[in-house]
Amino acid sequence: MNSELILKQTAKDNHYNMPAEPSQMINVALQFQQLLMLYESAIKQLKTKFEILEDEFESKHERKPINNISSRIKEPMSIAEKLQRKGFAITIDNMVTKLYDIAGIRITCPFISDVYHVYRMLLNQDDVEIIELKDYIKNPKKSGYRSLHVIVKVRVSFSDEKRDIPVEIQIRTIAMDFWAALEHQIHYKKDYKMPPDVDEELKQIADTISQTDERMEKLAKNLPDFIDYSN
Ligand code: 0O2
Repeated sequence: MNSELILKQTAKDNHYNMPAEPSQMINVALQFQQLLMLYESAIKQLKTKFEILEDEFESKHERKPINNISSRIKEPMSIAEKLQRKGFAITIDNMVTKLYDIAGIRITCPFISDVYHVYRMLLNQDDVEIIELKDYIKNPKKSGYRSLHVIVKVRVSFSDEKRDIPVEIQIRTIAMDFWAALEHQIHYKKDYKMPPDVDEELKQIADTISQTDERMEKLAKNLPDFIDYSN
């Protein structure tokens, strides 16, 4: 089977709305590529903002509330799977209008209060609009997952237009990130049913990690030279 037939068969098997003609397919591929450029630009702009803030702390010799910044563009299969799961047809239009996490940035922070400080710094940015806030630290997920999720629209200037591009920013402590990274490998989105004790054990580990985060913060705040970004 040639690649065009394979694509069409895959689309049929998965109920995708694939264009029938090769010229249409090329058109969709080009649109997809252009969109990725937009999302990558939004990531670049936001990452630079956070890096500038980091440099500012460095220059003032202050403790940095940011430990690490990473980013990703959602995989095409993951985009298709999410659209399908949400009951939308797999089209470029739905990808743009229904999904806000195609571009993603993850920031890890030393302490829990730093997570909220980074969020407050985000609120101060003129070209960033907060669309949605999900606080999975105050309200952890059933799995035990903790993180602050902020959907923003960042205004990016191109040669002849300005575009507001959605980005999902996940902000969490190093400890929360440790749990999420390992849970992602052993459990998250596995297509078979886990024994119930695995779920329970992972949740208990998440709770232990959360208590450790709180103890670390309490300990640090009792030290006279600790720079506290709580307020
Ligand atoms: P990836 O690998 O990051 O691309 P959804 O839950 O997907 O229907 P929504 O509302 O966007 O829709 O979800 P949510 O829960 O607010 O955020 C989803 C993202 O949070 C996931 O992205 C993960 O990165 C992270 N996440 C949520 N729950 C868990 C969890 O239990 N364990 C781990 N390790 N991560 C979690 P994606 O797109 O699913 O995956």
